[in-house]
Amino acid sequence: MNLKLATTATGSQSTNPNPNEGGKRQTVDLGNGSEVVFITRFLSLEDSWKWFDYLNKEIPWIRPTIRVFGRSCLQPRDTCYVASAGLPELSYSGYQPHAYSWDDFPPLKDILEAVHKAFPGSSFNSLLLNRYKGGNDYVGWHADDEKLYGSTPEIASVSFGCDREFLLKKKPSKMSQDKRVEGEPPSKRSKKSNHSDQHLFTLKHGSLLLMRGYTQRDWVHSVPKRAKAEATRINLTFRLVL
Ligand SMILES: O=C(O)CCC(=O)C(=O)O
Ligand SMILES: [Mn+2]
Repeated sequence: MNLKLATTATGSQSTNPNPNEGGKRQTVDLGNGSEVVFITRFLSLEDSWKWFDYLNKEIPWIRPTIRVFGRSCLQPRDTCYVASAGLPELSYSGYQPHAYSWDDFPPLKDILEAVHKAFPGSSFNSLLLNRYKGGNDYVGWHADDEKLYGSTPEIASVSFGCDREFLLKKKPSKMSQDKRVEGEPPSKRSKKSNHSDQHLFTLKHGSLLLMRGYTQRDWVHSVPKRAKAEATRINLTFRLVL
């Protein structure tokens, strides 16, 4: 399997001058205009625990029924949705979450401000929150490619609590399916790019991972079940609804 561990990937690294984002920023070029930026220690441990406790207690978490491949099932994690007023409604897997206001949960505005500071060129106006109550909770392979995010969505993902693995896998490409060079062996074709087609990031307490460019068009991502991940994890994905 051609899997790259984020910690060993040869992305560019630089020291982040903002002490709240302590340490390293790693940029991973996924190829063809897709990119991930990863900051392991984005928030201090102290702030991260403060926010974890707040979110765990104060967010009105629900576990909705969704539709997957034509069947109703309980979403395998808790969720909540926050968005600026007047935006088109979000709908996924046959479920339309209620949009809470940023004013309902003021600490979320502080986290959003920290994300905007780290990525001054980016702008986010909505937030999907997820709570994984243990290793049986997960999110399956998907792309956040809903129309309301446009063609190149930027998604900033902040994690609190239990470490979980975040996997990225390239969608089967039209090129390899449709436009094979006649007579060329598959082994030769697959060596043409030195970009890996799978990546793994361990999303730790206080980390930030940003997906941008064509990542949602060309890649899928997941947080799989992990028997040993017993503790609760909370994840915030900031998005821009156009
Ligand atoms: O929990 C995570 O790290 C990812 C969540 C996610 O992919 C989503 O909410 O769309
Ligand atoms: Mn997602």
